[in-house]
Amino acid sequence: MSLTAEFGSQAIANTHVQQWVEKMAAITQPSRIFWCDGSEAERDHLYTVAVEQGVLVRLDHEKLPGCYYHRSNSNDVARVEQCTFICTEQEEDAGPTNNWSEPKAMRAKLLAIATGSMAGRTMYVIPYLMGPPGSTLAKVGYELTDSIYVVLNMRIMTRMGEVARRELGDSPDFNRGLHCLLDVDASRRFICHFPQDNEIISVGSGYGGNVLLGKKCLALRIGSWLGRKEGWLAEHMLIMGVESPTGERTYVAAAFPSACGKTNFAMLIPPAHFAGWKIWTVGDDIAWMRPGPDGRLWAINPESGYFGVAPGTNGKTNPNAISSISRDTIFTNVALKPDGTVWWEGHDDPPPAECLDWQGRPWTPASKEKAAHPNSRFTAPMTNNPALAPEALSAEGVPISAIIFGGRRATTLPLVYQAFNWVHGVYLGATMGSETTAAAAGAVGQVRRDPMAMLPFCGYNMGRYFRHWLDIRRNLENPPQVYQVNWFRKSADGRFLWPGFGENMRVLKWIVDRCQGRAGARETPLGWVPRTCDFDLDGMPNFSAADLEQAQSINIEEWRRELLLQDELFMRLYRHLPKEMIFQRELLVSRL
Ligand code: SAT
Ligand code: MN
Repeated sequence: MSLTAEFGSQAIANTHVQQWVEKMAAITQPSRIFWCDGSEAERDHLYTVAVEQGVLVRLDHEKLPGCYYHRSNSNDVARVEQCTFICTEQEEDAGPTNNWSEPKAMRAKLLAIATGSMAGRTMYVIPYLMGPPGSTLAKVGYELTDSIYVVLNMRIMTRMGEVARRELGDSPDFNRGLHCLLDVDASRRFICHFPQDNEIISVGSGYGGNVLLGKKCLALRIGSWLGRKEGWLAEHMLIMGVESPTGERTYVAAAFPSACGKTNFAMLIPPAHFAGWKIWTVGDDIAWMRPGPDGRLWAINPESGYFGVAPGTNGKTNPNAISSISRDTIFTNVALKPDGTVWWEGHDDPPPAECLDWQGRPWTPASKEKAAHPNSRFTAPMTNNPALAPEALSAEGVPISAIIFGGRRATTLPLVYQAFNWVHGVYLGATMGSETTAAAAGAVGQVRRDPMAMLPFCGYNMGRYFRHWLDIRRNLENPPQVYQVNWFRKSADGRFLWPGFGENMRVLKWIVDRCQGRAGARETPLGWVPRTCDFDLDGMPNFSAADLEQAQSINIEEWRRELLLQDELFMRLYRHLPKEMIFQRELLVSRL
């Protein structure tokens, strides 16, 4: 027997895991069960198998060491919110912003779909840990999947293998996740969460957010449910450390909807003007936060990799991402060049004379369609990031001084303002709106309410979620300050008013200086805003104080419309909407 045949053949898990795996295998009927240990030898073996099966293409390892390429089915390139369900006994527990289904009926339907679906295939058993080992917030999950692509992505995005098995010990307390690829038929695609059983079943998709069950499914939908039960917050937020020239570090968490620049912001490199300032990345997508014994809010990044949007990523917009994806990275749905490297719109290299597009079709610069899908992604280990904060690996995490809420809004929302207090800050998060992006299937560019950037990810009733945010304050003697930002405001002639990217450091510096009690502000109906003298515009020859004023302007007509849009959400949530949100709305109306 060859050595490779032995990989994964040894069942090493506690009896609770083993019993559940046996039960699921009896349903899905795989020809083989592969127990992942997370070792490097196992990784090499799995890549070899994935290439043999045609699931992955090995890229040129001289130019891109350890990198591979994958195309998903063209009907399966983004999260599908209409196929995503929260299955609770009571519909009210899922709330009006989620698709709901009664758990028994849904489980029966899914298990019927799963029956025999792994026949002739391998079922991989993936133990994984969300969060640094030893963290009081860390959670163990097991994902069973017949997709080798999922295994190799989970290996990057989570702490996979032995470490998770050890962390679980003999406990029955782990998330049970089942993923069946099927024939990726969109009519049999369901991503279902059973929070009362800490269980996830995902069928019929092979795309990231639908199938890397540790990410949106466990870390956000189930996580938010657990957070409410256990007194912590699971949020769609990046976490960064901002180091000043004196070495002082201020930690900030920021919520932006999918594909609105969280990864770029988390890896920001300050412009030359900010000598001595440095940004450290703790996380780029998800924050788990709990009040610490010192009355501050402490955050960990439960993930260990980046599942970032490829198009637009280049040495100017995000040099740290470029370093992060230089090796050991999986590229999904980008374009494949004849020299065994990859390309996308907004790449540093000019468009290749010829390549294969994300659907495998010949592409040239004359082609009308894009070479890379707008939601094409890279999966890269966070340890590749030159700006990785050492605290990203520490069990206690980092204390958060500021929370930033940001949407993608062409109008109405100013560049930056600060909430008057925590309750007002929760109101800012709760009323966030943003234009839709390619990260979810459906129309792009329409403004929708996306409270705390959690609309697709909150695993329970959104009204109760706002209540939970308000209640957390009781355990926070020193709550973070709360800010709203909008990098995407446009002028009447459709030009972005703010240059964004590295220049966002200027906004961040004002925020950090406010946290440290050394920056001024002016009171407006919306909140505290920087006066021109509080805002560093040096070294921006093409930007003036007048531009800043325009980016910060408050248009009463636009705000009337905004309040009506907010009302739509509040009406939907009315039953469980905390009164404080209504009072905040009234206060805003009277200030305006
Ligand atoms: O859902 S994914 O994790 O694939 C990406 C996103 O929408 O944030
Ligand atoms: Mn995200």
